[in-house]
Amino acid sequence: RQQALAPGALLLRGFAVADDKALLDALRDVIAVAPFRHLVTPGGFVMSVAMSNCGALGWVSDRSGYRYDAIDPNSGRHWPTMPAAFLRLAQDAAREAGFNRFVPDACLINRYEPGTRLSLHQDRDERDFEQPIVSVSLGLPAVFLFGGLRRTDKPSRVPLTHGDVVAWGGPSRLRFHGVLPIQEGHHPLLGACRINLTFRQAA
Ligand code: MD5
Ligand code: FE
Repeated sequence: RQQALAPGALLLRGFAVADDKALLDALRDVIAVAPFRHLVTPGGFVMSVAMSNCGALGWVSDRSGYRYDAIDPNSGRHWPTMPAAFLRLAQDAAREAGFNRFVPDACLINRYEPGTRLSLHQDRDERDFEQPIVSVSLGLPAVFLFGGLRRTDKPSRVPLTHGDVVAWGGPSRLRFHGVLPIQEGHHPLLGACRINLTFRQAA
């Protein structure tokens, strides 16, 4: 089930379902080394999404700005290696979307609990916008806000459920996007939680 949301944005419904347990087992190992934390924005706000990373680079935010860094600021150590199951899934999905050379060096892991939202933004901290971002939704459903190239463009609402994978590339790579507050609920594997794995080629 492939659905083009817009040019360059391909939704692969349920693409990760068959691998969900393997992905969540690998996630547990990553989080044991680099626990979820609430980052502070450059403006001084605490993000409601809790984040961690794996791979050579991790996305971090603090009062000094946003950046990719090889070191987890909480531990002073490198981020955990990207699990093989993560990399394989991301590259398989990218290939379905026509991106045959996608080699993600960063996986940002977002944890949403009921009430958590992600306000409208663009992903612009990566070097090469020709490379897509691949995102994997696990656990509770979300309503994704899929906007345009201007902040003021009215976003459409895309429901994303457990196992859905989206490749955001081409002319959709720089669209504004966000996530509405997650509704209360219980997922059999994750409980009251949504996880989104976002695979990026940052460097
Ligand atoms: C999420 N995460 O559901 C989303 C999935 C983030 C973030 O937005 O920055 O961590 S990635 C969604 C995305 C990435 C790049 C482009 C577009 C969407 N887009 O054109 O809509 O936690
Ligand atoms: Fe984003």
